[in-house]
Amino acid sequence: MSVSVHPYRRYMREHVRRTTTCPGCGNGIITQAILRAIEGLGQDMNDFVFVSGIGCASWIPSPLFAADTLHTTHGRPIAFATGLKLGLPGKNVMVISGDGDLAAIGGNHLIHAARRNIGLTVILVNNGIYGMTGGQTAPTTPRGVTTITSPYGSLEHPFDICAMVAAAGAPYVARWTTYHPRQMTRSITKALQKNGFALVEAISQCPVQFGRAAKLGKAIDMLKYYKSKSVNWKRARDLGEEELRGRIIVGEFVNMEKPELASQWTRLKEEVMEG
Ligand SMILES: Cc1ncc(C[n+]2csc(CCOP(=O)(O)OP(=O)(O)O)c2C)c(N)n1
Ligand code: SF4
Ligand SMILES: [Mg+2]
Repeated sequence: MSVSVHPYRRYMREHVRRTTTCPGCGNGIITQAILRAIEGLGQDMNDFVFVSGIGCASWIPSPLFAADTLHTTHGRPIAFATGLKLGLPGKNVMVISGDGDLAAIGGNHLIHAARRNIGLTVILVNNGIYGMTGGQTAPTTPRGVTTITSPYGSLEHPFDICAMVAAAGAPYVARWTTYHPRQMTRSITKALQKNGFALVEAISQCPVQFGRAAKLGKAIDMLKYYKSKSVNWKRARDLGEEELRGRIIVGEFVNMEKPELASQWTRLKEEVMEG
């Protein structure tokens, strides 16, 4: 009897037999988009270091990926990744973590890494909630959504992460949902090729916490919701405030060139050492 093996099993560590992810979670779609991009570019996992913080999204690379992985403290993956990139500028350093990890406790690291334009590829998994810790309000939770820490509906205004990172100066910024795996793969491919700070925000279904809190139903209902609510920013430009209410603006927002920090740092170090 032949046993079919998933084509991406070879990207996984031999001894890891299962994932911590709940059935229906968007993390599986994002994992495939990341691995498709790496495979498409013919890149070697040995040339990567994957850095994550704490949260469900942080389990995407660690301990699964057969590569160097660094599972750091909550909110700090970009700080660790910054040190790594400056010490090992030849490595592809990819940060994969959640909206709470990267935009709440780690928000300062995010904007300053974008400002410095250090060559990191950041996949920010935005499920609109603190998933792993039981469903608390995050800085991405839409207004009015009921969570265990906002039982009468969140009164806060959520971050537009892409706008924030673009304003901080990042040369590559894109957002897709898990309903758009092909577009997400293309953006991750471009992000990996960018010599600079590149962020792909992946809006992702968490049926267990967010789906329940926002009464969006099961994973499939959430994917249908993403399908019906998403609009590319090029089309959104022509829509009025009322038509845009509740919509998810997707697309590639920034793609430009500017000097990258780690390569400049390396050159400067060599010049100073040579005297
Ligand atoms: C310093 C510190 N504060 C708080 C926590 C508890 N904590 C762990 S993960 C997490 C939030 C996770 O949310 P997110 O980053 O959005 O990831 P998700 O689980 O939704 O993928 C929190 C608050 C912690 N581990 N360390
Ligand atoms: S709690 Fe939500 S984000 Fe975490 S693994 Fe389960 S479905 Fe995914
Ligand atoms: Mg989250």
